[in-house]
Amino acid sequence: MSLMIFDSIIILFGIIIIIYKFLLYPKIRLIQKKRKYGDKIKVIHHFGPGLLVEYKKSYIQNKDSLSFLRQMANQNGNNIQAYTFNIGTSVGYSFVDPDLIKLVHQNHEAFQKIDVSQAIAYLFLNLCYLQQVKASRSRANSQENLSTMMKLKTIFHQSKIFAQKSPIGQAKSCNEITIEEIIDNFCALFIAGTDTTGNMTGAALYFLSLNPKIQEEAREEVMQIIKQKTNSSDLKELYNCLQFEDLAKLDLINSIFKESLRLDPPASGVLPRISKQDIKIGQFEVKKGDLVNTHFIYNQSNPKVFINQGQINPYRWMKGKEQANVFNFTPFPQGPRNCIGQHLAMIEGKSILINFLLNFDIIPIPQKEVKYETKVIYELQPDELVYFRKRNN
Ligand code: HEM
Ligand SMILES: *[C@@H]1O[C@H](CO)[C@@H](O)[C@H](O)[C@H]1NC(C)=O
Ligand SMILES: *[C@@H]1O[C@H](CO)[C@@H](O)[C@H](O)[C@H]1NC(C)=O
Ligand SMILES: *[C@@H]1O[C@H](CO)[C@@H](O)[C@H](O)[C@H]1NC(C)=O
Ligand SMILES: CC(=O)N[C@H]1CO[C@H](CO)[C@@H](O)[C@@H]1O
Repeated sequence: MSLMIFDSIIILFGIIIIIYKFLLYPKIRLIQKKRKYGDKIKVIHHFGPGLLVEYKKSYIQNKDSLSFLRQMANQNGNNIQAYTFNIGTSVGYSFVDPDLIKLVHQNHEAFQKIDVSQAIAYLFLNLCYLQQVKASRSRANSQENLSTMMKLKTIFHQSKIFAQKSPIGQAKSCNEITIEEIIDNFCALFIAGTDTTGNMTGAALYFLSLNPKIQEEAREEVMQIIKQKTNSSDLKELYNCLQFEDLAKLDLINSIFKESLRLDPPASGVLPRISKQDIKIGQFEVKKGDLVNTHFIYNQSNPKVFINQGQINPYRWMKGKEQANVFNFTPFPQGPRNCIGQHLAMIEGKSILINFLLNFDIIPIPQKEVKYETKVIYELQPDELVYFRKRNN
């Protein structure tokens, strides 16, 4: 009998602890922060998945997972520097003020990037795997195909894509590189470089389809350079006469990508970090174990920073017109852990776009409902947003 009471007490305690940990603790901490920092901070709290609920709500209500952030930036007279959120039982900050973003990125040693390789491998490989299984039903050497996929899966799961780089002291020797490191680096470059660049270019094509005048000027900008090199009218030859150095002369096309990255950055912030120590970012006290992010998309849609922020206007970037503070536009972040592929991304994007401009008119699809969704990448939905009509120069 007394044993049953004892059991019940333990169960009761368990329930209380769960209620405290999951329901009360995050809420209490977020309320404390609001008290402390007042108007400088915005609280986003939901039980359970927390911030992810806000993304979903924004997506359903405004067809944009990040409309809550854009709205924060557009509210008149605000001076929000960060928002604070929970994800399950964890709480964290996302900094939106460029000066604070700078502090986070410069103090990168204080934070541990979360290891997203498992999530990416899961998303990425399950897709391949399913297609492979489907295809294998009608094929003879399906067994071989499957084992190739399984091997790939193992490699992905073992590699530490995006994980903290090992300290220099631990390197075995300067001129030694292992197969694992080569595979790791391949995976990192492949995954970090493919859908990001694809989505940037896709968004630029979409924005150009809506702005035929800018599109024509961009085409003209390329033709000006080509005309100095050839009199040919063969489209392939026109494209092939362009050289690497020519890409740097394309001010408008460069600006189109910048504007597209401003309005629809494939990465709206960095990957969430976990704080390795207590640290102050501006006046905000970050506790060891807190999540930390920098959502630079905030000032990219801030009307005080970019006039008519909602409109695509590549001309605002032209002739080296840069914003006074480079931290107002950081689609490839700043600091020691910024994007190592940013120049390659622009080279690829420009090469693809030029090829499309020469060969096709880019036309919008009427009545297409366009949405902005945060998955792994912040992307335009659906995938097919424009028509291509063959040009015959
Ligand atoms: C438009 C295209 C791209 C965008 C918007 C983009 C954006 C970003 C962002 C936001 C980060 C920081 C992530 C973080 O700190 O959590 C990053 C890091 C990185 N990017 Fe890119 N990226 C692009 C293209 C590429 C390409 C083409 C490559 C390689 C071929 C690449 C390789 C990397 C790598 C290796 C890192 C990690 C650097 C480090 O942690 O030190 N990216 N990128
Ligand atoms: C970025 O936005 C914040 C909030 O509106 C503003 O206070 C700040 O001045 C902006 N940053 C810059 C460098 O203009
Ligand atoms: C954008 O990225 C997603 C993956 O997050 C991919 O499925 C989609 O095809 C990409 N879109 C473009 C236009 O590259
Ligand atoms: C194009 O044709 C014009 C006139 O025939 C000629 O003067 C010019 O050199 C040609 N340009 C090139 C790049 O071949
Ligand atoms: C990844 C892989 O091994 N794919 C193979 C699957 O099977 C077909 C033939 O049935 C091959 O052509 C593929 O190379």
